[in-house]
Order: sequence, then structure tokens, then C-alpha cells
Amino acid sequence: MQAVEINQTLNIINSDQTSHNINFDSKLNEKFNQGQGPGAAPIIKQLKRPETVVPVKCNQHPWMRAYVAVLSHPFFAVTDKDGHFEIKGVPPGTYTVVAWHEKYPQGLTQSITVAASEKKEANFSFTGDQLKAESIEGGALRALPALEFPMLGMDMNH
Ligand SMILES: [Cu+2]
Repeated sequence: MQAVEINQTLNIINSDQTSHNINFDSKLNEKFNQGQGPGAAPIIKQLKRPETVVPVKCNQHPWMRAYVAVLSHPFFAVTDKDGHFEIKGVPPGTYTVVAWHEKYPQGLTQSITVAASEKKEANFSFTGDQLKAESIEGGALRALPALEFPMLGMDMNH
């Protein structure tokens, strides 16, 4: 899982001793399907449009899969190996925080209000039943409007 802000540079690097193929199955951004051998130069992309989650496959290894979220704002995080995350610098306000998991693409949401310089904790827990009930297959990937930052008048073109 990778998340980027629009126009941020996405570097796709192959550090393996084998060839991979990056099949970037975007609906709203540039679609590409490119091979990358061992030691090949990074594939560098800048994604122009917000897109909740782009599924990425490797044609060489059908079990390989990745997801890239493209957001119009910098307030996102990818959890670490223990499931922790931190989103810094959020301006005061009330937000809908969405937790996304590849096996639960509907996501979990929580309304969080933060004051200036305040630190808030949000816990999300995906249950086994939810993970079984939802599947990424069959077009279950859908846009989550809550991933859009609700602040009006914010300069998104910085
Ligand atoms: Cu591969």
C-alpha cells in the first residue's frame, strides 16, 4: 500500500533479482503497463487526479499486488507493520477519517474533531467477518468521498 498526494513524485523501484511488470490499472490517471528488470532505472510518475485506490498488478507474478491511493491533500498515512499510523499537521476542524483495507474496500469511518495543536487518537478494527464479507474482486473498489479533504478555500495547488 502506498499513498501519494497529487503531483507528488511516485518512484517505482525494483530491488529484486528478477523482472517485474507494473500494471497500473488506473481509472482516472495515466494507465501504464511497463516491465522493469533487475537494476533497471526507477519508473517515475506524477499522478494528476485524486483516485481513491489504484490497483497495481505484476503480469510476471500473478500473486503480486499493490495499491496506490492518490489524494488531493497531505493528510493521510499508511499503517506500519504493527498497524499504527500518524497524521500530522491537521488544521483544527472536524474530519471524517477513513481506514481502508484491501479486503474491506468499503472502509471504516470515524468522525474526529481536533483543536489547534491537539493530539487525538483514533482506533479502527477490522473484524474477521468484515474481511470475509468484502472482496476487492468484482469491482468492489469504489471511490470513498470521505477521502476528500472537506476544508473549503484551501489551496490545493501548492
Ligand atoms: Cu513481479
